[in-house]
Amino acid sequence: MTELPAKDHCLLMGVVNVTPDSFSDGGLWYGADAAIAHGLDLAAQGADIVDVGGESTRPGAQRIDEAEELRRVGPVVTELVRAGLTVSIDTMRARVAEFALGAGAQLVNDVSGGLADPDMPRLVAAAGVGYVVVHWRGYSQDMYARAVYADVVTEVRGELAKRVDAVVHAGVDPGHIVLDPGLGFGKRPEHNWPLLARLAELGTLAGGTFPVLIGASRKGFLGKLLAHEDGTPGTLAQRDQATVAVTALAAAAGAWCVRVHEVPPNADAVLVAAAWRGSR
Ligand code: PMM
Repeated sequence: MTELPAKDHCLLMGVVNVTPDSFSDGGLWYGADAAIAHGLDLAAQGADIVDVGGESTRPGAQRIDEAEELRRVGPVVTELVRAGLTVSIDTMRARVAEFALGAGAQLVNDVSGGLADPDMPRLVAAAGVGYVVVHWRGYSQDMYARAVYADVVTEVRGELAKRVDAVVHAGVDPGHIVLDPGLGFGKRPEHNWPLLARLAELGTLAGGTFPVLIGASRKGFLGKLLAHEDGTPGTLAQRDQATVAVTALAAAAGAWCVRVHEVPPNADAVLVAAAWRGSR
């Protein structure tokens, strides 16, 4: 049994995308050596967890096969664990998670919440590790077709509650579950804001209370918010600054963890939120 990482304030998960095409940092850390160096940097800057992923989930992305995903993430997970980091594996595939857990990863971050690969919940249950269950309605190629909600918070909570029931039924310890509203996954920009504004409600469902993880970093809805008058989306630098604002607000609202690309300013935001909460 591996307990969920815990601190007296919101945790920081640093993103290590070993992909040529992620929407926010595509290609930058593609080679194994560059990805390993980046993971070590993120940890040195204060990331509590490094999240290693080999498959891009940007809107419209095509899938890669399992062998390619393993080829990308395998050496990176192995080296970062060897260096003593707390590693999470960002994958929808049980076989990829199995490799990473065998190499010493401590958390499975499944953006499909166990829907993409029916073997995933059983694998996580047997390994006794933490499981980030993300709200998801289908693969990236056509995810906006499913982005239809009458009441996004109620529907996301209801669908997450069903996933919690399913993964607990498969044997996952409820104490190992982390919930994530999946910002941008099958959601248009206007759907993400109510989920953030009502973050405190997201962790209480299916008869339990669960830690909540938020992945807003650099996402398109931040670019849209900060768009110029001619409609050009906000720049990467602007999205990074907006991410820091989201981190402060999410941490103040009680998020367990934020998943970010840029650690130092978000680490500061977490400290601000901790002081704010501590003084209430
Ligand atoms: N977003 C992305 C990838 N993995 N995992 C979790 N738990 N939550 C998220 O919101 C999330 C994720 C996509 O973003 P990226 O391409 O910038 O990594």
